[in-house]
Amino acid sequence: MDGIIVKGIGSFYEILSGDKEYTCRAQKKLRRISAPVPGDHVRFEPGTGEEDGWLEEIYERKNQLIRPAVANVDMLVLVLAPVPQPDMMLIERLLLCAAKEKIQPAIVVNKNDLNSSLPQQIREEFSDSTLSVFSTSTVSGTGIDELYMALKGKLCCFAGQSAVGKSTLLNALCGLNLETGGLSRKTERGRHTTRRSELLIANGLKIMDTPGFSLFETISIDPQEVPELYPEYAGFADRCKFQPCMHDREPGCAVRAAVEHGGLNPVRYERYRSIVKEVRDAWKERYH
Ligand SMILES: Nc1nc2c(ncn2[C@@H]2O[C@H](COP(=O)(O)OP(=O)(O)OP(=O)(O)O)[C@@H](O)[C@H]2O)c(=O)[nH]1
Ligand SMILES: [Mg+2]
Ligand SMILES: [Zn+2]
Repeated sequence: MDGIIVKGIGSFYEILSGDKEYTCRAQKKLRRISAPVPGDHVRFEPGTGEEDGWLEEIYERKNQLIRPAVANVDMLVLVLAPVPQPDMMLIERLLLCAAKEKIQPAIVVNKNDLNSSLPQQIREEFSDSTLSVFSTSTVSGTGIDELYMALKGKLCCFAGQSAVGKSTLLNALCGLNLETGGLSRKTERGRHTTRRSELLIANGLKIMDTPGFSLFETISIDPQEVPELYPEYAGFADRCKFQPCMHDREPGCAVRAAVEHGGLNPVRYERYRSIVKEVRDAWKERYH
């Protein structure tokens, strides 16, 4: 039978096929080649009992992310909030991964009941890109309908720091009752309530809830690829003096000129340069 992986628990996998869920084990061999992840389309042999089926094959993935570990995503929804304090470099790294895997990204600024100016600030930072920025509150309910319409029909994956409200949003959007958690009072950080990634299909939506994280290994890609993954800078690249140009410190860089003369957002550009530096450092270290 064919199905889609909903979640993995140890060496067991929950697979949705039609409207029935099956629990299967995956052979070591299969897990060694590539661990099955939520979103994987698979072939499996259902067992006779509850949990004695076997996962036989993972079909080719159209894309995949390492963190969160998911596959076949149509839209990566990056959730942030005024609390915990947004880690915008984490957002940039996730955007780079999405671009590399050709996954459409979006940003949700949640908890707008706590700070009504953050959504506008984020929109300005990303005004050079085509990225959609949504503003929501699960407390007041604002923006939930608009977000619902944008997610409908796509396999979406929610990602972001712990306690920004990913699971609470999913509950509001899908009418679910997932466990949610607060902030630790001492550290102002999330409590890591969601422990494993899971695909939820409800209320006409298909969304993966994922555990919040803060650490993020730098992406191992050739630094030369980075400018191409920022389509908002591509329109300027022809006019750069050096070809190809990393838009970093090169003299006569048209991107930097546009930042200096107000055409491109300087906050985003500084983060772009930090990303370039990170990727370059990681690339140099890759054989160590
Ligand atoms: N004020 C306010 N609080 C919210 C909002 N949405 C969620 N919260 C609260 O934020 C806390 C964290 O919510 P969760 O949904 O557990 O956050 P999460 O992103 O799933 O966190 P992890 O599972 O740890 O990654 C909870 O106490 C929620 O009640 C909102 O729009 N406004
Ligand atoms: Mg959660
Ligand atoms: Zn340049």
